[in-house]
Amino acid sequence: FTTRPAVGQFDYLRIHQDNLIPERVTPAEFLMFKEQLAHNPRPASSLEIDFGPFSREFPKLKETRSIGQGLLFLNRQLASGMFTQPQQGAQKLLHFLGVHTVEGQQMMFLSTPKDTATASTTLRTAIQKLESMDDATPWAEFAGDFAKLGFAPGWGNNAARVAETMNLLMDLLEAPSPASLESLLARIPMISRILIVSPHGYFGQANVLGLPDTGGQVVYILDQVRALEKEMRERLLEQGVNVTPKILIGTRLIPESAGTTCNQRLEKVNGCENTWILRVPMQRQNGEIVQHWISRFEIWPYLEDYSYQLEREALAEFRGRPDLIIGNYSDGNLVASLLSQRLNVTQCNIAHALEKTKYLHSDLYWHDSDDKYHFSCQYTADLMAMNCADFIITSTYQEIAGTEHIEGQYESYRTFSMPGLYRVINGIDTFDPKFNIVSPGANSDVYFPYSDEDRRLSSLWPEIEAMIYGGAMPTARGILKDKKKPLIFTMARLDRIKNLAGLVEWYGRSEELRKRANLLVVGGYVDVNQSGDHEEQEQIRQMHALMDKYKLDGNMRWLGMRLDKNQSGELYRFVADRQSVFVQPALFEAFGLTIIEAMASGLPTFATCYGGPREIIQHNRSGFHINPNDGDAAAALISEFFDRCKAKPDEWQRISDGALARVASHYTWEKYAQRVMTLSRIYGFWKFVSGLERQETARYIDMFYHLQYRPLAEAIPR
Ligand code: UDP
Ligand code: LCN
Repeated sequence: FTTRPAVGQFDYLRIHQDNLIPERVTPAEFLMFKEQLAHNPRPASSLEIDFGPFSREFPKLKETRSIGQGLLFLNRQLASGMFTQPQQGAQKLLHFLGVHTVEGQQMMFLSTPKDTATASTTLRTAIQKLESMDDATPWAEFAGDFAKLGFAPGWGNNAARVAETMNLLMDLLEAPSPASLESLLARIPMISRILIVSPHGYFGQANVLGLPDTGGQVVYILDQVRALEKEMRERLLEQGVNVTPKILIGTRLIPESAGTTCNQRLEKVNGCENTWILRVPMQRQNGEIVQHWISRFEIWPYLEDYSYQLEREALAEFRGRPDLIIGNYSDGNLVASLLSQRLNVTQCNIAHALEKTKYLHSDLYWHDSDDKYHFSCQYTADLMAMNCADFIITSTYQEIAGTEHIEGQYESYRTFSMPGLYRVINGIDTFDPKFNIVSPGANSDVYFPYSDEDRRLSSLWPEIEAMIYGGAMPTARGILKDKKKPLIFTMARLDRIKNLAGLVEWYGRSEELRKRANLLVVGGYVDVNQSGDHEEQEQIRQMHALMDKYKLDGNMRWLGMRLDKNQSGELYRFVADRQSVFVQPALFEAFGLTIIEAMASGLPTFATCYGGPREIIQHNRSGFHINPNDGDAAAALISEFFDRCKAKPDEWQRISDGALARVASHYTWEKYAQRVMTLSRIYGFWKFVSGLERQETARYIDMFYHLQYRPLAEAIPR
């Protein structure tokens, strides 16, 4: 048995049949037994992977409620450690300030002050000078004078701000504390060039959403870069640094780009001043460029070469190294790991979704599906990237550590086995301070409440009306006969885990539901010949079969088309106008941007209880949880809601208001950007002043990469 008495706690036990006395066993013994059950006879011997010993000396969180607040903890721990010997601690800080540059420009001190006393004296002189100036005096007016004292830019854009920053440093040198260190570091200009890595799928700004492997990650990154660029620009300006920040999104160039812009090398991101999509092609072994889209499950053998190409092109575009590399999803995180190791740049990972918890027992029975999914490669890449990252951003708590009853996505990498390949004793520790929860938002320019009449895009209504209620068209199936009924709306990529076919089945089976509402599905293609992805083709066939089986052509409309952002934003509101609902029936959803989009539009939402939605929605307050494995119960819950709305006119409004309030308080990009920039500065600082990069782990990871990952990747056709 394995028991999990609380989040993040595990016991491994054996119970003897005769006397029923439980006895503790080691994780390795437990895994061996599991292997034996799954594969009889058990593979003779197995490599054991254990990252545990490397971090034995390293501070770890203790309380389960603190999981995901790594920054707070790390800063406290390291700051108190650093200042137990105040002189040495202060000297490290001064050294950091004395060698710190942004785009090659020296910041803060022109050179490291000789010692704390010298630094304090110079600061005191500067502060005295500042006191005699008008608060608003711009830095440029006294920069020359201050250079003679040894100061470089970075302290502030005017006399008042420079004085504040200098006072913060004085306080810190006199009476160090974690809080004052955090306040000072939050001001120091450190980041002006960010490389974001997201190789798979079709990464573009139009016509891509809903294509295979192309969903929330693209939306997330495009909204993220706008927020990050703005935040960086404002912070640099405030600190008086004359540098234009730059962000590059490194993705894949796809020559056969299926009507998208994915065949262009460089594309400027709309709404940004200096953020670009940089596309680099993937190559076969002989150097030939791959022309077509590659599934994210098949991408592994291309990534190492790709990392070198991206490195070369990104360095040329930046004219130097980035200050931060953010990886996305398993493939992007692997490339980010290779790049940050080579370039010695702070690395941040964002998983978006870890496949291991989506595909139940896909580790233990990896052999059965490896031809199709190559999970052996993906989980190896995941392990490497998690352990390489300086910090990891997650969208929810459950992504790290789950709930009382459900295992977390990262937690599932702690102890597991892929029989015949290796067994993992300690893959990742959910108590590691590298984890930080920073939830994404819904773009408030696109997704706003249906009641916000002045902002509504009424010019799109005829088009949306025709899409939903119109007659036959090549990209749709089904015609809604009774236009007065409310809608049950769903929208997702047509992949198996999204379970759109599941929802169609529940709807088909439930007479109650069919009586009360029409079903509107947006996803995939109606014509199977248009799809180039096996899983999508399978789902398309299943959707047609279900529509035939339950004769749904009069009360269901399936739209197999790509909507642009404005259309989809207005579509949610159009649906909300009709006192309807949004349903997200996924078997597992890592986070679920459609859920916060629907909620931000004021649409009552029913979403899977597995994954992020469990945390996003408070059941019966800001929406409802449904169990995707119990379709009849889900259908009944939705039916009952429609009944309650009929009986109590303010029931729909109650949930709609709850949804709006929840998104406004928890899911906004402004908060996201501030937090990510603070994390980047503070982890970057600690990486510089302490041995955070853990040399020993780096060597172990390097071996793991070469001896485990590479052969697995090379075995996949390229
Ligand atoms: N989306 C879309 N059209 C589609 C399917 C999805 O515009 O046919 C958008 C949707 O609005 C959301 C994103 O793609 O912004 C999907 O993100 P989510 O996190 O829900 O799921 P993912 O696809 O990332 O698993
Ligand atoms: C990937 C997923 O599967 C979704 O659950 C997330 O919302 C999306 O990425 C953005 O992080």
